[in-house]
Amino acid sequence: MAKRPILVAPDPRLKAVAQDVAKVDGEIRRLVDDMLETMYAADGIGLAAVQIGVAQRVVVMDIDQKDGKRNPRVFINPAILWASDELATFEEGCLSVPDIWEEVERPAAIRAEYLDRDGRKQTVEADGLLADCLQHEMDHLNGVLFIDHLSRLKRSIALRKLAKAKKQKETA
Ligand code: GNR
Ligand code: NI
Repeated sequence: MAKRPILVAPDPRLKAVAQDVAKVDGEIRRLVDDMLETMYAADGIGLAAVQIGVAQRVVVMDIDQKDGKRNPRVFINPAILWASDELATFEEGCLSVPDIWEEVERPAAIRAEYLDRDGRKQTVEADGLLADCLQHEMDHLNGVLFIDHLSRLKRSIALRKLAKAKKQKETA
């Protein structure tokens, strides 16, 4: 396994629309393992392949890490089958938008289908953090960041903050 660098906005590669995985083979499983290592090392609860510059529809997630226990989840070619009319608000952050946290409103519950790491078709019914995180990750596969859901003013404040942090890092 290898940890890979995470892209930070406004990197244009984060805007790529990722392609469907044609076959879940050893190469994809290696990608999944690298993504899990990268996500855990960065203390994230999810990661989309797009965030490491791989434009394929692969997502890893672990929303119940505590006491060092791990429950890694893998979603390949995820697609939403149903979304509730009811909305829920979560405070979101993103490894590609560091140090910015804002509330985002999304459907409270979803049903999705995907392939697991053995290439088998699965469906999942999700609410709460799982539903929120899955929608956040599926957005990445379509080149969308959580700040794209904010008002124009909030988004431009966030982007300015990112640019400033980047500049400070470069001159440090
Ligand atoms: O680590 C993450 N935390 C998080 C918190 C609330 C809603 C979504 C997320 S996902 C984020 C990791 C990430 O950037 N995934 O793309
Ligand atoms: Ni993210």
